[in-house]
Amino acid sequence: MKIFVSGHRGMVGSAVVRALKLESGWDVVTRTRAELDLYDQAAVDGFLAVEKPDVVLNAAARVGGVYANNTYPAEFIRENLAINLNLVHSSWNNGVKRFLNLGSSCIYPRGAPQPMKEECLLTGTLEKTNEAYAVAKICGLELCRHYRNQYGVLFHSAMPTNLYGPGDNYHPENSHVLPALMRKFHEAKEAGAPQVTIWGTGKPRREFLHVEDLAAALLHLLKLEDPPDWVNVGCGKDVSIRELAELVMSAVGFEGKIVQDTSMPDGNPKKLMDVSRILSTGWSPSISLRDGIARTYEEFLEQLAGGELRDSR
Ligand code: GFB
Repeated sequence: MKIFVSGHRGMVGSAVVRALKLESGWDVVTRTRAELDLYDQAAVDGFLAVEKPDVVLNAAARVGGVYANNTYPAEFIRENLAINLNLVHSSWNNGVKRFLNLGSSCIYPRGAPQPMKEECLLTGTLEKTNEAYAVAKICGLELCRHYRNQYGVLFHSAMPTNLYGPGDNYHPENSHVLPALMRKFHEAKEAGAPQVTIWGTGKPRREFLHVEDLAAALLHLLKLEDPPDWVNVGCGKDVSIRELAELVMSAVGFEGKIVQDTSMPDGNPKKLMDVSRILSTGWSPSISLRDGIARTYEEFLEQLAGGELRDSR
């Protein structure tokens, strides 16, 4: 089966490619940004017409943490809308049999009943700090749903919770919280600094999934004959940001104080997903947060030593 994985250099795409290569029967096709411009509909169409993959898994997206989402909303909406529209439409146009798209837990309404069920999509107002990204991602889900309904193609989506793992972005401002804290605690330990500043009140609660668990879930979803239009993928447990900071601090071995900068945004107060639907199909996560953080710190140290730490805007 020929599969095109877009965004294969990102954290999710690279984990998916590693997982596909461990299974037999997949012919994996990838393209770098220089080789294929996903913002260009004609280029995407021409590429799919030549390659003719059976399956497209879209792991390409502009992503970032609360600060990046809030600071560059025009880029988050435009780039994600373009990627989703071009890939979905050209896949349909070129006879792709199956399309697996990625949503995100942050596209559910702020204040949705917790844990959030799949049905709560589009039932309320979005979290302001990531509204632009959420609108673009919702369009991706809706494109798949409507193409599936009208044209009978198997286009569907997974809704991952907050992710972390190898290949994450460690940019000081634009990254997500887990890599940001890992870098801050590591640098403070190296410098012998007395304290580390974390953003916000520390009270928001987040659910974290190791990206290898997500990759296993995506391969599992690709094998379901009649998958739901979208399905939550998480571990079903959350921690406060303060608790996360303490876990990362202990994995890194920093022994100073944590102080909080409440001038920085908290974002959504809580986003825990209801994962009963995917559990009922036979997938479950296997990497605990504590083990996942320990593994990620080892990989962080290796990448740092090799000058390979991802640190992009
Ligand atoms: O991971 P994060 O940036 O994004 O932040 P979201 C989660 C929480 O961690 C927020 C706090 O309450 C932050 O205030 N935090 C504490 C920090 N210290 C830091 C720090 O040093 N860096 C960062 N980044 N946060 C994103 C969405 O929301 O989640 C995206 O904006 C996406 O669209 C992603 O969906 C999964 O979880 O708030």
